[in-house]
Amino acid sequence: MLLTPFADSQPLLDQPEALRARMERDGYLFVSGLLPEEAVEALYAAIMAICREQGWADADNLALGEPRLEGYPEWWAVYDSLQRLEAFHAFAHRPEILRLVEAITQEPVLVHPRNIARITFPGAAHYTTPPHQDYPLIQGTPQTYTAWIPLCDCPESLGGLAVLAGSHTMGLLPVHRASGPGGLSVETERFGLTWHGQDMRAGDLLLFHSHTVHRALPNVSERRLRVSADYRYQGVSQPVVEDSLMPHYGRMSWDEIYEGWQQEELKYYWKRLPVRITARNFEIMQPVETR
Ligand SMILES: O=C(O)CCC(=O)C(=O)O
Repeated sequence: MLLTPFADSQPLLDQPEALRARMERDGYLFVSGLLPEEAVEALYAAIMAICREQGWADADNLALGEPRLEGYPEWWAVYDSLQRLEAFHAFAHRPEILRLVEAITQEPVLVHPRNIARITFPGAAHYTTPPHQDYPLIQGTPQTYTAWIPLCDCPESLGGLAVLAGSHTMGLLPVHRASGPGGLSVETERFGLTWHGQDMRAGDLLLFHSHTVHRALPNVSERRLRVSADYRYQGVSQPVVEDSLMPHYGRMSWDEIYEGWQQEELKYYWKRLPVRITARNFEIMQPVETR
């Protein structure tokens, strides 16, 4: 796929106005090297330890066996353990990310506790995340921002994330049923916009608006797993839907997830904030084929 390299906002980190202007123009901010590599590596190592335990990867972290697909029965052996990882949830609160998001929201940030990790096997191109906007899935306020973080070096061949620059200005697009995580896609050809994307490194971060169309690239590597996190943020005064405050996939309660955690302040932190709950609109999640 032909990609234009991201505009790197690293030089703008101390210029909140310029960051806001760029987010307004492009619908995304890419910041190279925002996160300390050691912290990213430690989280990657913890996730890969679970993958090895469950026979998804060998001692060199190379994929073993048939591709496991998100949401399928064989997925949970790893994903449930990953959701219990304190380090995975703690990472969403890193000061480097909060500072960046706060420059955009201009108010204290609500970190959605529904944190998501992706482990993408090679040989499963048909199940690559299709082009979509996050808003129908996340809702609450359109001013919700997704931080997509590769937890290992992620060359294009490993299937990073690409964004359709400027697509946040097109408003909310009708959704179609599609294969891959999220299960919904949008059509964008008629807008004549450009896909931005490139090789990414562990420590880079891509932040985008909930109306920005984005897609994963297929993992066409020999045997490498593409491991990433996606976390979501909004201004604390903005409305949020209740399920954004629940564990991803809702297979366990927070109490089950919190077992053995060290940091009390990470537990139920949103209950100490003045969050404003709003209802989910199921209509905008309906694929046009079934409307
Ligand atoms: O990593 C992926 O494949 C999907 C990520 C995504 O769609 C998101 O972060 O909203």
